[in-house]
Amino acid sequence: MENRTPVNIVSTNRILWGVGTSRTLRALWTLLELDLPFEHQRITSRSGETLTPEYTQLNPSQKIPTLQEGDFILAESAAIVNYLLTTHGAAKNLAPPSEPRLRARYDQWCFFCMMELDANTLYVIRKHDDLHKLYGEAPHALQAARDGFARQANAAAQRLADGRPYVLGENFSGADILFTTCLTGAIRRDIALPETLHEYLKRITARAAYQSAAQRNQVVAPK
Ligand SMILES: N[C@@H](CCC(=O)N[C@@H](CS)C(=O)NCC(=O)O)C(=O)O
Repeated sequence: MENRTPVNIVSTNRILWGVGTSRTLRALWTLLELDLPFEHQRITSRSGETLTPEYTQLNPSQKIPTLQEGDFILAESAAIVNYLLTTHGAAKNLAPPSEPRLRARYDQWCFFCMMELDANTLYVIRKHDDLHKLYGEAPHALQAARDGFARQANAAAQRLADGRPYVLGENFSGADILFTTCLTGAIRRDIALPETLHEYLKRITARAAYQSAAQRNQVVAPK
């Protein structure tokens, strides 16, 4: 990926809100890939901590993660990943591409992950499986979402079938962060993945920043 002049961020007063979900993992992992200093406010989902007036002021959606950088506040995990990589990724060759077609390919992967894998299938599974008491039993929707994820995972595997190490080719990027966190979510839900994707995951999850982020993203229940 090409080098670009980093945007000059004056404030280093950086806070990441949220822990314990695949969405918070994306933001944490990105911060660690970039070696950026930050304070971690380890609020969890469905604990009431996203519902306080203070947090609602930061994020009216009452969801995690949220990134605070001085007076700049950003929600949506994929937006946080891309913001951090755009502002601080150049030195590590991690800034999203600016050449229009490369950027379009990058966006294709990001939107694919967030829509086809995260919103359209994984979140439907979560709602009607673990959270069925809140969202209702919906066995048909649940099965369709599981099948849908598997179909889209096969499509992604075809795109990686040329043996490329990362989704964009030779360089690790934010799209790999989004893709990996969707695939690990699917494995937790016992969705079978093609071998190409297991090999891909082995490579990506061996990264030091991933390992450290996965550890820091764990929520330990009080004894
Ligand atoms: N599209 C959002 C989804 C964020 C989201 O749904 N977060 C959940 C946890 S995974 C949440 O905070 N739910 C509110 C709550 O549980 O209190 C993103 O990618 O950041």
